Amino acid sequence: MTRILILGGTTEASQLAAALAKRGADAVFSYAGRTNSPIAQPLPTRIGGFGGADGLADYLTCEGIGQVVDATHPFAAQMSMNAVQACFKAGIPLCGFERAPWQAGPGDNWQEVPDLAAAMAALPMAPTKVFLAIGKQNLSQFSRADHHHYLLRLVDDPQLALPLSNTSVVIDRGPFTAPSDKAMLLNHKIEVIVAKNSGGSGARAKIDAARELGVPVIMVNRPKVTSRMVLGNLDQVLAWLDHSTRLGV
Ligand code: 3Y8
Ligand code: NAP
Repeated sequence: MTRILILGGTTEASQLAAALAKRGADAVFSYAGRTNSPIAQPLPTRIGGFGGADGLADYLTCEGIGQVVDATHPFAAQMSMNAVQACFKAGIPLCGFERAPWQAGPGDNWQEVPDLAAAMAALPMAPTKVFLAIGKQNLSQFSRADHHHYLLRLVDDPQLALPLSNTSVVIDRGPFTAPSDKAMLLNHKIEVIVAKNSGGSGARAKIDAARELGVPVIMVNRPKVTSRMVLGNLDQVLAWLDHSTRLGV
């Protein structure tokens, strides 16, 4: 039986972990260690970086990993690029498991931007109530637009001072629901949302609530990751795992 490594941290990774645990597969789940108490997984779990692409290549060899599924978030571009390099170097099959981006539909009021710097530039000039729904790691990119009031939703209570001075902080972890996100937008009188186009169901509640309330969304498109095979649903990934075991590719 081939040993599988799941690069996790998303709803899709948790789905795959549950399916492999049910099969009794020999698999390891990996978190970066970004949050204080990540959701427990039904597989042996490692937490922390590997030490770059070379560190990951060494890990794959030392741990006898035979297949890698990169089920990290579409914005976890560095991890994905490291996985491409490390699996090529170690000669181990790799597939990406990633949900499709959200598409604007009737009633959506989106302005699509290529990155967070463009998102900040797209904010109104006048002081505005902004739901900056990008987590914690990239908040400093908005410190030059400190005249706005920012609603922040973070997974853990921030230990260090935040790089923004006018903030309301909500500590919560997804997946979220449209009714509770609608109530939060109304409660904080939000006038615009900045969101990553994460796709999937866990983060889209705010997008559905924004449509219902007519709140405009500045939607940050995904970073480009080097070309690799990406599958979009659990059945495809399970079939790939079976197939690449048989062919050893
Ligand atoms: C550490 C693991 C599961 C996975 C659940 C998904 C859904 C809920 C929605 C908003 C957007 C945001 C953020 C978000 C969501 C899921 C998924 C998702 C967005 C956990 C988790 C880890 C992280 C890391 C965290 C980042 C942050 C991003 C908050 C666990 C809960 C904004 C992304 O405080 C920090 O440093 C947080 C860092 C990376 C983005 C950022 O740059 O700040 N996710 N989120 C993973 C690890 O250590 O490897 O703690 O249990 C996982 C989930 N968060 O199994 O059910 O699948 O995306 N996560 C975004 O999409 O915009 C919140 O508030 O509306
Ligand atoms: P990133 O910027 O792509 O990666 C930075 C470094 O973090 C990587 O080079 C690696 O360190 C380490 N790392 C990332 N994911 C890892 C994993 N699953 N296991 C072990 N090490 C990992 O990553 P990120 O955007 O900070 O995301 C970190 C984690 O949060 C990932 O699990 C991701 O799926 C999850 N997440 C991210 C977002 C988001 O918006 N970015 C949203 C939801 C969930 P080394 O170089 O030392 O190996």
